[in-house]
Amino acid sequence: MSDPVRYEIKDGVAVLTIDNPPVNALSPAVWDAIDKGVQRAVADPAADAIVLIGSGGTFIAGADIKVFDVLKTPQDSMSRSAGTHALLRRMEDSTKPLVAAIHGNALGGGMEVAMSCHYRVATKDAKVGQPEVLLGIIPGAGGTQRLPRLAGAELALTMCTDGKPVAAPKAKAAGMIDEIVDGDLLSGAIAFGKKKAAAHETRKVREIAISADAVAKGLEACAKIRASLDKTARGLKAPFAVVDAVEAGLKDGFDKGSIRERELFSQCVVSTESKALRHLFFAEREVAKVPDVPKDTPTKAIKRAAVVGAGTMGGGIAMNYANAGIPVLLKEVDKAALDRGIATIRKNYEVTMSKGKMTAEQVEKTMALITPTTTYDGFDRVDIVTEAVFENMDLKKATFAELGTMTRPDCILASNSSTLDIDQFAQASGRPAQVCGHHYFSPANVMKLLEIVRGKETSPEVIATSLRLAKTLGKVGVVVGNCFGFVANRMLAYYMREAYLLLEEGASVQQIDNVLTDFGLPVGPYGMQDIAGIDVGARIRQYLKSIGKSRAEGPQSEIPDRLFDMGRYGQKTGAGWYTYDAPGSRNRTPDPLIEQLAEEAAKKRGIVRKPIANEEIVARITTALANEGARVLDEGFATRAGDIDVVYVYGFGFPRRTGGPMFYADTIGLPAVLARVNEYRARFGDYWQPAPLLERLVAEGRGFYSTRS
Ligand code: 3H9
Repeated sequence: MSDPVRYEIKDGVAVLTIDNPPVNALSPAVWDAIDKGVQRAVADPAADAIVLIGSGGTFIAGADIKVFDVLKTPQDSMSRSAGTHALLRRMEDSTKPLVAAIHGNALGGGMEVAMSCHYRVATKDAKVGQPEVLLGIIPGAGGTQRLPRLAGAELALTMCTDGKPVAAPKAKAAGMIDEIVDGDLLSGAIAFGKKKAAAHETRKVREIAISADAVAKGLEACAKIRASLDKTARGLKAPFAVVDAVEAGLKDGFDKGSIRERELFSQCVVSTESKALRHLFFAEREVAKVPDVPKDTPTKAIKRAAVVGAGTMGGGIAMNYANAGIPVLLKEVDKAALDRGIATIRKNYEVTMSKGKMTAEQVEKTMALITPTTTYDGFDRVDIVTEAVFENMDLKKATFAELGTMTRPDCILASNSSTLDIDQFAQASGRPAQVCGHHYFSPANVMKLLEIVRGKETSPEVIATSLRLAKTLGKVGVVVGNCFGFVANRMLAYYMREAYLLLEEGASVQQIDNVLTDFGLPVGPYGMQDIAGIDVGARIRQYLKSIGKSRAEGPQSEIPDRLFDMGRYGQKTGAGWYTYDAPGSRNRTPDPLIEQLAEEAAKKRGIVRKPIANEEIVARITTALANEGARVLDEGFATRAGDIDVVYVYGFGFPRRTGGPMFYADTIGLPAVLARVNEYRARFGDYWQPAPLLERLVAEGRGFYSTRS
């Protein structure tokens, strides 16, 4: 293997170029090569100063995240990090000016290496940051100690707890960067190094003194940020550990603060929270890799789009295109429905504007990209149409038949169906290779998931284009197979089945919702249904009944259909599982009617309602998800368990710190999950059946992620 850090002398300066594609991550070999390179330069009479720069598109994106998997105990990490801290001190002790030349990103360990240099110069578009918290860890190579000395405790705390990178100009104003280089970065860095060498200047960040006043302000900032994390980071460890480490440095100085940082880092890096978040980091990148759609599959440029149906979903989808700068036709059957749809879109943008996230001019510019229409005029010029009409097979088939004649043969026809058979639409269109599902999640302009549903004949080009389009629209695209409900809603049917049955058995709507929001979901099953509309599920059930099917194995609760019959569709009608102040309001109160309906349903099924423990609610729901997820995987409707986790994290806000439903099942241990399924089968009946894959994995002593653990 070639040396990951090249050494050369340029104009009397030693230039160390890190070359570890794709992002110059700090593998053990890179750490070692940087160390050796600096020491060589210090001893090299031909060098007056030293520049550390990255090759390719970036400086250093951080420590190599995969390497953390080898750390099994905090002690493993403590001994390793002692070496890293010593290495960075050696760099900082260089007797020649050491300059970091930053382009692209200096993130995590990359920023910590840069802060262990005496100076930092950067291109204008470079970014610096400490995103470790997003991986469930804290900066572990001095970041919690050096950053407060450079940028002040308050900004350091913000950067280390929200993980967001800071652009170079702001970083310079805050003292993290010494100079912005306009022209060639390397030449600028060399000139900077020579200037410092001529003036015999070096500056060790660890020796920057913090005044008593700044310490007091920093400690105040620690208390303040802890109080806000109590609300925003409930259930997480790493953000609080960051504050502890910064606080230790402020109170006890750099050396003791560094030891505390190492201790806290070492506890975090072996935590389930960190393992789960690291798993998601890679799973999110893996979803873009579809085994039989090679990287070089040609894609189609999407310059113009159309959406059929201006209801809640259609409107949200049109907003996605407009937000990405893509002109979009929005079609409805009549003017009144179209006007309503456009008014909702405008209202959404105005809310965004009122929060200061858009200017009035941006709102008008974006609205101008959406052209309302009641005809197919202009559909012959679009590159993609997304169908978002009612979830009704006949209506959708008729729409696809029309689209097949109204659009160009190369136009992609995507359906936003949340459950129905894409292949039937494909046949109706007359050109099945161009048809796929684009299942957005409500609200479509907010939720980041896009399920890309692959039909029998969908071409690889359509899949590759959809994945690229997802990125353009700011979504995470996951390719799934064409089964009823695809991945997200097929599994959700089991989640909802358990939620309904738990209610009939004695839990209340509020208890179930609260337990699941405490678990980390943004909204519980009942609150979610009230937002999505009880009528949506009821119509799907009616369709399924007409073809002799049901959404999930097992007893079907009558309560949701009774609410539908009463016209209680949720927030939009002012009543559903809860009652609301007014139609459209989010202010909800529990409704005794639901208890009454639950009593009646329980009686019919011969159940005596009794209190249900919170743990049982979480166990039943997560077990139902993992068991059905195992079936989805086994039947090939999801490519990897990680794809299912990404679907649940981005589609439903399943808590990231659990890694998603499949990773969570692995955390519990698949033998325990299987034991639960068998226990429920004994208690409730044969509709609880272990998924064959679950049984196989347990028999083989493996988990869903056995190759990684
Ligand atoms: C840390 O530094 C701890 C320290 O305190 C030190 C403690 C001792 N490691 O995202 P992309 C891969 S923790 C390994 O698609 P982009 C990535 O998997 C780290 N691999 O590109 C992908 O591989 P593939 C703190 C990494 O242009 C490829 O590179 N740092 C790492 O959209 C391209 O990535 C972070 O958390 C890594 N650190 O975005 C930053 N980074 O092609 C993590 C990337 O096989 N990285 N890969 O799928 C990022 O945020 C983005 O990758 C970045 C580029 C913004 C840099």
